[in-house]
Amino acid sequence: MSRVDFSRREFLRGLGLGAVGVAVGGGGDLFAASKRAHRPNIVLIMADDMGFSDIGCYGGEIRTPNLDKLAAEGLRFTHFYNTARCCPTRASLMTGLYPHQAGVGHMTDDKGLDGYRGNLNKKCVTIAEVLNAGGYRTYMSGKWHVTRHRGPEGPKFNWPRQRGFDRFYGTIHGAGSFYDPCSLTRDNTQIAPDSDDYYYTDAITDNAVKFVAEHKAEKNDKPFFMYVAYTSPHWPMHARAEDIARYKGQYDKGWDALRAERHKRMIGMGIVDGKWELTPRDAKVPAWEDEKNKQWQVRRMEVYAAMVDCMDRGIGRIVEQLKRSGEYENTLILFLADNGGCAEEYGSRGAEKPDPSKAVELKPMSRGELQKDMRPKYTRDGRPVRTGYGVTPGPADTYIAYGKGWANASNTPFRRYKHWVHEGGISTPLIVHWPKRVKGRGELRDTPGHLIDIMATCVDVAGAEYPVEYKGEKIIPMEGKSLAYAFAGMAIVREAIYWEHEGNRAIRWDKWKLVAKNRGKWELYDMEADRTELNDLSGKHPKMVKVFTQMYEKWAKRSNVVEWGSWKNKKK
Ligand SMILES: [Ca+2]
Repeated sequence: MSRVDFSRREFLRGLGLGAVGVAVGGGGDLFAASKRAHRPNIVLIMADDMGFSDIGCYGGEIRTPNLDKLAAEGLRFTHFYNTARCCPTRASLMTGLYPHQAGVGHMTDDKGLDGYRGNLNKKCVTIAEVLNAGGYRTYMSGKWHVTRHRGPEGPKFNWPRQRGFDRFYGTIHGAGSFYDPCSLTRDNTQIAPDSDDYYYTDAITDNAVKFVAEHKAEKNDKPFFMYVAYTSPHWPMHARAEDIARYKGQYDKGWDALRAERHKRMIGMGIVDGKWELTPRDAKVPAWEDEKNKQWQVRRMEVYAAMVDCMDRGIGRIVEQLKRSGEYENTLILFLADNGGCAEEYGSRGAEKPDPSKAVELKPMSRGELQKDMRPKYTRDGRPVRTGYGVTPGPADTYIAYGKGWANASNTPFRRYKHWVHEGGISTPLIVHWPKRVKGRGELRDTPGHLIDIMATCVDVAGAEYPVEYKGEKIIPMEGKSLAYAFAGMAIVREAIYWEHEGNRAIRWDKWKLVAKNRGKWELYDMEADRTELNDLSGKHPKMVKVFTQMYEKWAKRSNVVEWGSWKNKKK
């Protein structure tokens, strides 16, 4: 790829928008009218806690034919990055800023510092706010998770409807039962599941499909932006029995064989370079042959796969509706994950609770009663929800994670997980599909990119204006670069990409990555030679470490990042 910084004018010419499309700024009526005819719909789809190698078109054995088809007809980015965790990723994705700049440097708790308020601040705008102001209809179906106010009464100033979305169905909170999610909300009203057969992944799909269908039925002359934020395959491991059955036997081989198979396929596809060595199995994960409870472990991964499978079929239904509505050709579809595979052993350690030997009293909920707990104590029909080592996941009366061994496999061939900013925590698939404008078919793009680029891309392709001021507040300039250059096969020219989460920190500049675990020393890797981060070059290149560290410190200072935990010594 050339490293020339092409202008927007050159880019639009490359896409075939011609002379009328390139009149940027004060273009007048003729430009406005022709530009409007070209504006694409944008459908931004995100998975939750999904590893780099899980879906088929990135080397996984999980059956994802719909995502694979989008990839075959579009592009796959191989060096795309999130921010390693739910809340900061969503804050960054929505605003085009680094998470701390948007006020969500950690989760939804308020640490009394600008970068850690647990709420999107007023110095940022969401993609929905920008595109809404630019003449788009805006829809969201799925998980929000960028406010600390998740109760039914709010306050609601930072809920989707108040942050640029015309319609919203989904959850305000970040996790919950798939059969009875807490903080389930339609527009601004919290609701309970509307059927006995409720499953959140399907409900997210149903509502996304409905928004596209209604957009057509309303004969809307506006394009639309739709954000579909699935919670699949975040814990708890919940899936329908028939979906789990589709994976029966698939994982009997265990995580060691799975990692080796995926790695081989990824090399064959060009997703990873064969010269990057597969990382050793996590030291805390036993060799599969030594695992003591294989049957249970296999079941955990069968459910995980079923959750991804169900999401993929949902994406297929959204694509079908786009076709039915005649919107398919000029819709830019983007698919990514919010962080890498999750090694949290949530609900899966210790003795089973409640104690299965004791009689239980059924406590059914009334229809319409709101679920208040992230982890419900009871199913809606009154059975206690069970956690603990060995609990067979899948149904509504269980609440456990899939565990470290499988998370290690999800992030093949990389190190670490969700929370960390080594490649296993921050690497995500990014599929780009836009028949009308993206000409590459099944091609890969290796230029590094980050969540901050999604805002820039949306503003670019929608011809929208990123505001200097919004609702009387001065807005922080966006940090990202439009990926449209990469759509056309050009490299993205940028300074550097930065990360900080729970003291884990990194900087990527060109082929170099400086990365550290919380309280750990800086490690330096050459990502072209060693993306699996096995050969630390910090001792060999101390000057480079010094320069990158200075760049990191400068970024941290301007982006509201403070030393992890330092607020404990400060008065709020
Ligand atoms: Ca997540």
